[in-house]
This record gives sequence, structure tokens and C-alpha cells, in this order.
Amino acid sequence: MKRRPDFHTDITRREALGGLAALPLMGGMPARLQGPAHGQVVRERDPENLEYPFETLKSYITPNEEFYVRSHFKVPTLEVGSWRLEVGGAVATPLNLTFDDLVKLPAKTVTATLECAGNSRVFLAPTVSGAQWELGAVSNAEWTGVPLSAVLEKAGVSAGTVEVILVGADTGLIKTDPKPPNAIHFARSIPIAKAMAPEVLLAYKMNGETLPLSHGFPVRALVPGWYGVASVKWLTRIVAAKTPFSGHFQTVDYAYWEERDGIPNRVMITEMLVKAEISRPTVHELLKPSTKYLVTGAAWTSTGDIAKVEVSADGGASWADARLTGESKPFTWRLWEFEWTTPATSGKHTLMSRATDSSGRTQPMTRDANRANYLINHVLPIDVIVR
Ligand SMILES: Nc1nc2c(c(=O)[nH]1)N[C@H]1C(S)=C(S)[C@@H](COP(=O)(O)O)O[C@H]1N2
Ligand SMILES: [Mo]
Repeated sequence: MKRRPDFHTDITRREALGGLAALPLMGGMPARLQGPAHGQVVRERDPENLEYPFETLKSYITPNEEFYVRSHFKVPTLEVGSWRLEVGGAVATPLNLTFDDLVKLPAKTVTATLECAGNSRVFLAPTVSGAQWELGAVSNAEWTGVPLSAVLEKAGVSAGTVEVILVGADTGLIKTDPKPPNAIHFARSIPIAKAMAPEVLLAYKMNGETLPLSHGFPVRALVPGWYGVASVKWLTRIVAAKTPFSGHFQTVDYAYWEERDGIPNRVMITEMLVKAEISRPTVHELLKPSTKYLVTGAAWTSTGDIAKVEVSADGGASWADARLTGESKPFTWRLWEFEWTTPATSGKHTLMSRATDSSGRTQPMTRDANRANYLINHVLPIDVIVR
């Protein structure tokens, strides 16, 4: 499998070429551009796209100021006082809720891991379009809000409703064909069954704090088990629909090809795929020979639990079980560790991790070209240098 050898250095250079050249680089290091806080990695300044430095993974919960940020348009500044949530479409009673109306409804807290469907894109060769995420377009937080089902029940969803469309306040022009002629809002749909599921929230708190601006202030959708794209930020409108929605962000973008009867079908990205990532060591980390090293990481899936994580140090020929640690909760990542004795021989060695979930789903060894620039859950090689 081909992969660019040192993605840290490579990304910094490519970002600089991509119009960020005016930004200061960190004192001569091959370091990546640093974000506003806690060393988040800047993938794009405007709109803001920040990566969680996955190699710093220690705790189950990601602090708000380290949680990755993925935004497609300029961040809309909404005020709590004038914010409204319009609930319409196929409903008996259209609603226009204020923030106070919403927070008066019974609240619920759900821990959920969000992963961007483009996470780990830097591992793809040749390079594909989109932000060149390494391992950190994934984070885990505790979200508090009102179940979407409570609001839908209040509005009275009509029989025959198949989907609920979630619309954000942010807008912009799509620059690549096929493109709508005018600016569009960020919008995604979920099937009615998922919309009514108890874990799906209209969240206004993140890790006990007011939902930060970058993460959708004042209210975002939270769709646990699905790729981050479904969790619409700056939510202002909900539409109950009797026919499937085919908006830009689930047909042209955030979709992939799936072969059915030998025919490629365009399919929207929905549930997260099972995946394990290594937080330490990092790519090209220098390790001493014949020494104990604690390999660490996290693993996640959509529904069910992580059943096992395995580690291979010989290119996938043999695998050994890692130890699952910390909390085990639905819709969240599971931390893991593996005590490895580094090889006696100097040179380049490759570490791999592979997760299997409680439904028996596991990670493929090779990349499926139909997935283009999304759904990167094949086993990722982490090359380290033993010397
Ligand atoms: N309104 C709106 N919601 C959005 C987006 C966006 O650009 N606009 N990006 C989506 C994508 S692709 C992801 S991965 C997640 C990221 O959420 P975060 O920025 O809180 O990590 O938000 C989703 N919700
Ligand atoms: Mo995403």
C-alpha cells in the first residue's frame, strides 16, 4: 500500500502553498500550523477547520477547545434572544420555538463520538480532494439537549413522513459542478426512524458548557452513530418530508459509490464504519530497539460495542490482542493500549491496528476505490523508525 512518508511535514508545506503562506510556522520545526488553542492543527482558516491532535489522546472525553472543527461556510453568529427553530413540512402543527421554549423541555445527556467522513484522508495515495485530515478529525464529548423526538411529537409528524431534514443557518455558494445557482444552507436528512431514536438530540451544551460557537451555538443536531456530517450545527429549521431529500451534502458531496449487481449506485454517507486508530507512536516517531513501548489509541463503530482491537507489527501477517481500557458506552470510542517490545533491528517498522465490533464487523486491509475521498476505515499503516 502506498502512502506519503511523512505527512506532518508534507501537510505544512502543502497548506502553505494553498494560500496560508502568510501564517507563521512554528520555530523551524516540521510542525503543523497551530490552531487557536491547545495545539489544534489548522487545516483551513476560513472557514475554520481544525484538527484534534490525536497523538495527545489521553482522556475519554475531548475538551471543548481541542475537539475538531469541520465547517463548510462562514460561521453564522446567532443570538439566543432572536434564535428561532422552525419546525415545518409534513406536520400537524408547525412550530416556531424560542431558545427558552426548547430548554424548558426535559433535557437529556448523551456521550457521542463524532468522526468526519473525510478523517485520515492524508493516508490516501494518490491525494484526493478535501481537507487533508490526519488522524484527528474525530473527538468524543458529552452533549446535553432535548431529544429531537420530543419536538417532532409536539409538532405531530404526519403519516407517510420518511425523513426529517435538518437545516443550518450557515450559507454559501457551492463552487464545483453540479452546483445550485444560488447560495445554499448546510442541510442534511435522517430517516424518520433515526429522528425518533432516543439518542438523537437538539444539543445546546457540550461537556457541560454552553455549546461553543464553532460547534453550532446555540443549538445543533447530534446524531450519534452517524458520521459527523449528519449533526447539523447552527440548527434553525427542521422539515418533515414525505419524499427522500437529495440535497448537495448527501448526493454530490458526502456520498460515495456502492456497487449493486455490478452497477455503481450513488449512496449517501450515514453510519460510521468500525475503525481503530493509533495515537502513539506517531508516524516516523523514533523508538529505541528492544524496548517496551505502550502503543495507545481509540476505536469506535456505529451501533454496538468494540469487541476487540488487534495490533500487528509485521505488516498484517500476525495480530495480537490489545487491552480495551476506560469506559464502554454506546456511540462512543473505546480507548485501548498494547504493550509492545520494539524490534531489535534498526530501520523502518510498520504498526497497524484493527478493530472488530460486537456485530462482527471489522476493518478491511485495503482501500475500496468506490469510496473516493470518504469512509477511510481500512487498516492504516503507522511507520516508525527504530534506531
Ligand atoms: N451547519 C453546519 N453543520 C455541520 C457542518 C457545517 O459545515 N455546517 N459540518 C458537518 C460536518 S461535515 C462535520 S464532520 C461536523 C463537525 O462537527 P464539529 O465541528 O462540532 O466537530 O459538523 C457537521 N455539521
Ligand atoms: Mo465531516
